[in-house]
Amino acid sequence: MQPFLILASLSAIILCGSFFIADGDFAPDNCPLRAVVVLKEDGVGAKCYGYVEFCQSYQSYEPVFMQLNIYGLSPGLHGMHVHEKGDLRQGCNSTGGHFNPFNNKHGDRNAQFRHLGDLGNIVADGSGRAVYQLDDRLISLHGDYSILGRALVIHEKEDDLGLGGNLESLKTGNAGRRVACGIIGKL
Ligand SMILES: [Cu+2]
Ligand SMILES: [Zn+2]
Repeated sequence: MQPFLILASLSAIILCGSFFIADGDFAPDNCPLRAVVVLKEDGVGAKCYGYVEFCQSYQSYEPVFMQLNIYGLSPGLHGMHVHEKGDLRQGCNSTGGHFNPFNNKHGDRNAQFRHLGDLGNIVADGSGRAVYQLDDRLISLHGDYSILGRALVIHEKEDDLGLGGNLESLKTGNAGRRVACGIIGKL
């Protein structure tokens, strides 16, 4: 093995802690806290489906790792958020707004201020698939602000991340209709 590769592998191990095996593959069996959301399309055109797995340590300040397995999107960017309510009685529309217990404005996943549920955009490839890993430092699977029992929503359009220059941008990111959603359940 080349020295560079050894270094790269070592840093991957350090960065990813015990939740990923060395080559970066998601290893949910190693997670003390796990959750899954099964996404179902909401009859607004896109035949979006799939699931997202979540994993986190028992400490609330540890990031949550996500494995996306989402299909049937239009190629490109789509807003993804945790919405407040795990209520699908009117489909994705009854899940409320973005989960926002601290009363912030809408923003990017990496923004200093954002709704707790703001996970930015996911990227669908030319075949409409978003199958990759993501992590977030703010959402949590336990504690007072847990996302368990709330909804994960995938949107029709790109989230403008609060930079759209209008009121709706600071509320929803102008991400358009809710093409798929599901309730985040504990594993
Ligand atoms: Cu949303
Ligand atoms: Zn938001």
